[in-house]
Amino acid sequence: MIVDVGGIKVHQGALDAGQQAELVEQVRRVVRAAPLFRPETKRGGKMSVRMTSAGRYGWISDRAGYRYERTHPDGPEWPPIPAIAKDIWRDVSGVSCDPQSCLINFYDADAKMGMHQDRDEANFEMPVVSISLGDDALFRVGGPERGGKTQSIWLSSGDVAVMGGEARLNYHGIDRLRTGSSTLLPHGGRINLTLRVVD
Ligand code: MD3
Ligand code: FE
Repeated sequence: MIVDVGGIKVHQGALDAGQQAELVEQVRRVVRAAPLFRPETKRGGKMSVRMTSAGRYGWISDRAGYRYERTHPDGPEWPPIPAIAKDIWRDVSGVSCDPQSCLINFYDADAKMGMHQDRDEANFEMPVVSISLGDDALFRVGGPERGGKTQSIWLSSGDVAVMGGEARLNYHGIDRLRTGSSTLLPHGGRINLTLRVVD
């Protein structure tokens, strides 16, 4: 079923249990080649979410600011985007080009992501596709202006969200997890993959 929240299309249950488990295996392969790190913010704080990337570009944040880079902070190029994630992009993105970046966010029980816009990409006509795995997360979406009214929806394991059109520049964030809601990840927590065209 597809639910519309503030212009974002959430395909609930897009991945069955077998596809979710297979995608977790593919994410593990990425994390072995490009270990998770906790990005620093400009103010010298640390994000609560741990991250890595796959594809031509990865998103990083450090004292110099945030941006896309061709390489992991440890040096190597990012590994290939998991095949299942690319298949999902082809099914739901509505565009003919391939994704250039797959950001992998790992949330433990206490992690959250503050309200922000995604505007580090060159072409906002290109949608962003998000895949949720593991524990449920309370996702909040507003409008294109900070501080406007917001709507919330729980994202569950196997849900796929598509942010295109007018929703592409909407503020959004993750308020909290519902710990213990999924048995997909042996130690709990949540993985989110976001697929993007960068340049
Ligand atoms: C709405 N990640 O990495 S994915 C991010 O669950 C990010 O890890 C969240 O926001 C997460 O930047 C939310 C859903 C999402 C992704 C991109 C969007 C929603 C969006 C871009 C525009 C509007
Ligand atoms: Fe975002």
